[in-house]
This record gives sequence, C-alpha cells and structure tokens, in this order.
Amino acid sequence: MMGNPEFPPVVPTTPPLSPVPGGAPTGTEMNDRNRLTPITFSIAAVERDTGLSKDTLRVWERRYGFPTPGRDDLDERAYTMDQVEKLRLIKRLLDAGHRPGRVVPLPFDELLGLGGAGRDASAQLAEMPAATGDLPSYISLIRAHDGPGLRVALTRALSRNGVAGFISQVVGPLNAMVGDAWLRGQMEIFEEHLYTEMVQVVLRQAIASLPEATPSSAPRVLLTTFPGEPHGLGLLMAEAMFSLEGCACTSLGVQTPLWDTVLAASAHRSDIVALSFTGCMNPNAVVDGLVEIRQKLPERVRVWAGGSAPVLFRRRVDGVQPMPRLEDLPGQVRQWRQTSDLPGPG
Ligand code: B12
Repeated sequence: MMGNPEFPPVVPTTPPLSPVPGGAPTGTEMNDRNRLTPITFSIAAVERDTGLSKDTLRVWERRYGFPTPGRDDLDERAYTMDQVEKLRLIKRLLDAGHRPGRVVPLPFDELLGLGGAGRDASAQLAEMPAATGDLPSYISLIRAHDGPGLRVALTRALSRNGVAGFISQVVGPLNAMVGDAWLRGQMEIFEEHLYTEMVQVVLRQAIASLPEATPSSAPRVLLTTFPGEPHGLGLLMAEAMFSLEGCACTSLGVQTPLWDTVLAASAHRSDIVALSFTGCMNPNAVVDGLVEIRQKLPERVRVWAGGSAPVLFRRRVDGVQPMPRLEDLPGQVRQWRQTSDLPGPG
C-alpha cells in the first residue's frame, strides 16, 4: 500500500503525540501543533473515527472536563488532533474492559501505561524458550504491510516448530503482541486483518497437510462462534489441534446463529460442538447462548467452550466444559475416546 498513488499515504496514527506530563494537552502544545495547520474535527467526524457517540462526547465534556473542544465559525464543536488521539486510546481501553470514570479523566501518558497488555505479552515472551525469539520480526512485517513476507516467515516457523509448536510458541504469543499493539494504538485494524488473513492461510495449509480424517474418525467435532464474536483465530487454532488428534472436524467459521449450529450438529452427527469466546463478547450473551445451545443439543453431544472470555469460568453453565487452554485439548480428546470406548486415531 505504501507509495500506491491510488491510496492516500498511510500516515501511521502512532506513535501517539508526545503526551504532556500530568494532564490532558493544554492550549500551548495544541497551538504549537496547530500553528501550521490548525486541523480540527467536527463532532460527527470524531464519532465516526473513534466509535464514540456524539452523546457520549457531550456527556464526558460535562462530567469529566474532557474532551474540551473549541468552537468553529458556526459555533460548532471543533476537536483538535490531540483530543482525537486521546479519545481513540480511551475507546481502545474501554473495549478492553476499562470503565469511563476510571480512564477519561486521566492524562495521556497514564492512559498509555494502562494499555497494560504489554506486560502480559512480554511476560509471556519471557517464559517462552528461544524458539520465539523472532516474534518482533513478524510485527515488523505486519507494520511494513508485507503480507507475502509475513506468510513466508510464518510458513518457515511452522516447518521449524511443527503444528502444535507453531500454535503454542508462535501464533498464541503473536496474537497477544498484535492485540497489545492495537490496544496501545501502535497497530491499525487493517493491519490486524492482514495479520489474521496470513495466519489463517498458513494454519489452513497446516491442517490440509495432516492425514485426512476417515468416515470412522471420531470424535466428530463441529467448530464455530456465536453471533457477536468475530474472532476466528482461536477456532482455527483449535481445529488444527483437533485435526492433529485425528478428529473429524467441520468448521462453520465465525458467527453462526445458535439454531443453525444445532442443525449443523445434527446434520454432521457431531460428538462435540467446540466454541470460541474472547472477552469482547457480552458476558450475558455468552451465558444465555450456552444455556440455550446446551438445552437444544442432544445430551450425548459435548459442548466445549474455549477462548479467553473470563465469563466462561465466572458463570459456569451445566453441561458445558470450559477449555481455555489448547494444550489441554489432546488429553480431553483421549478422555472422550476412553469414555466412548473408541480406539485412538492410529
Ligand atoms: C486478530 C484480532 C481481531 C481481528 C479478528 C479477525 C478474525 N477474522 O478473526 C479483528 C480486527 C476483526 C478484531 C476485531 C475486534 N477486536 Co480483536 N483481536 C484480535 C487479536 C489480535 C488476535 C486474534 C484472536 O482471535 N484472538 C482470540 C483467541 C485466539 O485468543 P484467546 O481468546 O486468548 O484464546 C486462547 C485460548 O483460549 C485458545 N482458544 C481459543 N478459542 C478456543 C476454542 C477451543 C474449543 C479451545 C479448546 C481453545 C480455544 O486459543 C487461544 C490461544 O491460546 C486479539 C488479541 C489476543 N490477545 O488474542 C484481539 C482481541 C481479542 N480483540 C479485542 C477487541 C476488543 C476487538 C474489537 C471489539 C475492537 C474494536 N472495537 O474494533 C473488535 C470486535 C468488533 C466486533 N464485535 O466486530 C480484544 C478483546 C479484549 C477483551 N475484552 O478481552 C483483544 C484481546 C485485543 C486487546 N488486547 O484488547 N480483532
């Protein structure tokens, strides 16, 4: 995309403006910044760009004293670039589960610190053996918008680590790093999409390279997510692990209406319905959906719910097995076979 005349130059919105220690930007820096081009945004443009509604922006202005837009010639609110940058970061933090009252009043640099996930990713990296040493190079390829380069690098990592190793040593930690970079405003959503597409291509190749399941392969696993959950990498990682164990997998992709998942489980004579939930899904929708699908599926069909959604553990649903760790999957499949008096794949 870089340098493509068809597209406006990609001006990374990050790194964010140098936050002013101790508080929201005051007049002076904005003046410095806008001395040349006093760019301001209308409330409609800010709503579109940040995903924060006009009402929310007005309420925050009254309640938290931020944002404090100026007024344009028509006496309409006019937001500066600084305020938009800070609003974007606040939106990311809210999406990650923070509360407005906690974050809106905070100065920019404290908000950056709140991005927090970094700790997790680096903590994860610290625990990882050397094999993952080149994770940052994948991030650079994403930032360089080098899809083919990323696919080749990931394919090499797959050959080096094998399917299970690639998933736990590379894709898992890389997901966290990409998510962390997005949370810190250091990665655009279109870059996340590029990353996702390249990982999907390589994981699908990995699955296709595994021995084909036979009509007698068991368990038969149906994989999907609920409407409202657009994240599909967890599902694909689980499908690869199930395939490694010789299961017969059918993936419906993401966001299948519940009743259709029940119909599909009947059509495919599924033994297990495997679902994936991230924390971005409404917890009530997760629990209500799991209760409903458990009621509608025959008792013999297992419901395994994976993903990092905290609600899976906080509010257990009878007859649904939470399974956040991919590493536990092989053991659970073996156990299923033992309880179903069925032999292993080989
Ligand atoms: C790629 C990505 C996207 C892509 C997804 C593309 C696609 N088609 O899949 C796009 C850009 C679309 C996207 C969108 C959004 N995303 Co997003 N996304 C990610 C990212 C970077 C990685 C991919 C992912 O799918 N992870 C989810 C799975 C793979 O990981 P996991 O839940 O931790 O699951 C682990 C295990 O539980 C297991 N597992 C998972 N599923 C299953 C199933 C079974 C059966 C088993 C056994 C195991 C298992 O495998 C995983 C690895 O160990 C993650 C970051 C991250 N840390 O993972 C953010 C992340 C999940 N996204 C997040 C958010 C907030 C969003 C948005 C709401 C942001 C926004 N406002 O735009 C939107 C969703 C909007 C919507 N509703 O449409 C947040 C969720 C925060 C939270 N509260 O938990 C994350 C964590 C980023 C962050 N650091 O904040 N995202």
